[in-house]
Amino acid sequence: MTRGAFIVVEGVDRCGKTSQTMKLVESLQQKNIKAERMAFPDRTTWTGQVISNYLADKNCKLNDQAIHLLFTANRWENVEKMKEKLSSGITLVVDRYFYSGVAFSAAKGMSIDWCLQPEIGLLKPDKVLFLRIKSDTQKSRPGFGEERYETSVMQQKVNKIYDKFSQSEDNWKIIDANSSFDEVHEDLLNNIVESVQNVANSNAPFKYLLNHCNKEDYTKNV
Ligand code: NYM
Ligand code: MG
Repeated sequence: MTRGAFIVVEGVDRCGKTSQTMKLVESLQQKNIKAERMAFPDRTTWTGQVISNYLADKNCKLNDQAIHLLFTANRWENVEKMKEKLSSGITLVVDRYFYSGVAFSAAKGMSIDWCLQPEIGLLKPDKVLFLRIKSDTQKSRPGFGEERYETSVMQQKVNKIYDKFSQSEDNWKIIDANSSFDEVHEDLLNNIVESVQNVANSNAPFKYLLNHCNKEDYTKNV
């Protein structure tokens, strides 16, 4: 049996990742492709609960390095589960991954190299679909500003780092997320189906984030 594809959907807050990833799993299942959704941070685990409290309470004081490593630990504690699911042929549609970890911490001014180091060895996604929206669209979405990091300045910095990833990473693809939900959905779905077929046809083994070849500083001009 061939493994499932590991798909990540990235983008700034309120760009539609949550609703799209939920619908994508349904649409894939309708096409008889086994699929499950995951999200990072995974707020159900104990690290996830600390993270969730930190995000909800803007007065919560936690050192930047410490919270960065908690987000990373939250990914590491899910590695075995992800491998098991992928090995059993399930395609994982994951809402955010370490790219968000690096983008949000680097947007605070932390070093990109430092931020990436604890992520090395994690599974590397087969495809990262970057939902790119205009900042005006983002600000008009309900709920924007509720959690820590949901400020225009922070989100613009994060968006620039995603742009850098999309230029330098071979597995990234930009999706124009300013159009209607259904159009965006169709675009995402087509890309995922293509990835699932590529993984199946090539019998691809797991990929790991071994080291970062593109040593360019993503934080430049941020
Ligand atoms: N976030 C997310 C990080 O700062 N580091 C990470 O590693 C991850 C995965 O958490 N503003 C930030 C991005 C979001 C916030 O995510 C909560 P979500 O997808 O809104 O639950
Ligand atoms: Mg959010």
